[in-house]
Amino acid sequence: MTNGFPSGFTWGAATASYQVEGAINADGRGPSIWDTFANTPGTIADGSTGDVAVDHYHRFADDIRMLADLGLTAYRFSIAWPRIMPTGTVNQPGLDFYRRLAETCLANGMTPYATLYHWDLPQPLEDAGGWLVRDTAERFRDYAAVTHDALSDVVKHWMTLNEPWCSAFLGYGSGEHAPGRTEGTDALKAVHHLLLGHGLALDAIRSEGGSYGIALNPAPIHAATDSPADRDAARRIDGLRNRLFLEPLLSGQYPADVLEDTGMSDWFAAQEADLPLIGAPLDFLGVNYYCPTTVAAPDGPISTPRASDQPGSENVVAVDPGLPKTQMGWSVQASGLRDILVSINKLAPELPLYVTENGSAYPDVVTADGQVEDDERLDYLRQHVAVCKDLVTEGFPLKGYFAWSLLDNFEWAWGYSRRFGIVYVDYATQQRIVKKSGRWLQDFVG
Ligand code: NCW
Repeated sequence: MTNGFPSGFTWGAATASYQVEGAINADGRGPSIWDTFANTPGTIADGSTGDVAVDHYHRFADDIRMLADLGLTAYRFSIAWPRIMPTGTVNQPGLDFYRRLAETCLANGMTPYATLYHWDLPQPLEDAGGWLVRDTAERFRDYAAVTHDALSDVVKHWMTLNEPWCSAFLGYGSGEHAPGRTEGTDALKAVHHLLLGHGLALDAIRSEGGSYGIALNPAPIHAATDSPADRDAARRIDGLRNRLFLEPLLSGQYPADVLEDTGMSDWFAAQEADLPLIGAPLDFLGVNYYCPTTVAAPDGPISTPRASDQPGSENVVAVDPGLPKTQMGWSVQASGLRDILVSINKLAPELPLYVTENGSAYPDVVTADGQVEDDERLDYLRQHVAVCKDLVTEGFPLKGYFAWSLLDNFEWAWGYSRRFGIVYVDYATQQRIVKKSGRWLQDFVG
């Protein structure tokens, strides 16, 4: 192909249910932890909620047609658990919605990639303990099995979880995300129950003709200096961000140093029987990549944006590496995408990888003639796609790239104040405008 990618390479864009759907009371949907959290004063930067979001629930057919017009071949969306099993029993209209969505993808020549959990836990399950309790993993298996049974004729590509790091550490550690709990090292119990949920679900749904994986958000972690203290800081954060997920999934064991640092070795030892399920083979791994992270011990050269509140990282601070930043404050470094993919490939040389999310937030402006000239996002996209091209050319098992996001949307704790879309959304009118970055991608893949 003229763009240097093989013709079978998957080009897509991604969204997540609570961020785009709205229609929170439609067709029997129950409340999720994000409904509760967003309606709690002080949690969301602009005081907004996902009640309406970008109304994708009602506009999905137009949105999918637009995606197809962009020349992309795949749509990664997430299924809202509270639409399918709001209280533990199956809500057929919820399944019907995702069947319509998947069928619309297929009718437009788009391959659907479904994520079963992109953070919207049914509130009743949180009330029963959320991801801190083992039962939630078993309920996730039940929901996954029902959903897969109902949709596996139209959806062949499945991801169990999206970024369990965020669910555990932002949801139960720092409290920046729903359910907003600050439980210290108990957040590691959430990590285990999420991974167990993944393993139980995979075991329940894996079948001939399907392809099954999980999407993580690993990142290269750099020490600010070569000092032993800074290098130890990098080891800790690499442990919590990367190895705590990659090692049980790909090698069937937890990293001992992370469990020791956090004082959780005994608790994890008691869960050892779960490891074969968690480490069962994957058909692919999804990598969501945005930026690298540089860390130091606290007496290093500190200038910290959002020092993460992760347990075990008390002696670690984030350091500004002086790279250009997006509006999220996230450093732009496309070579970090290569670094993280290569390091995962070393752990699992045969495993097919996808970039399941990659993108950037910048403040967009609609010009007088109705255009969005998002040159910075276009540059970000171009640089990261170039890294993918190099890897594919070298024979690396990278199978696809999904831009985050198809649409501007509800950016979690940032509300509508951060835009990641390759398509602009006017939130007052729900009008969509393909941004210059979206046009660039269209030209590139076309
Ligand atoms: S917040 C986040 N995101 C964004 C979100 O819109 C999407 O749903 C997620 O899958 C864009 O992609 C993901 N990820 C959280 C990354 C947090 C990294 C913070 C590091 C602090 C040390």
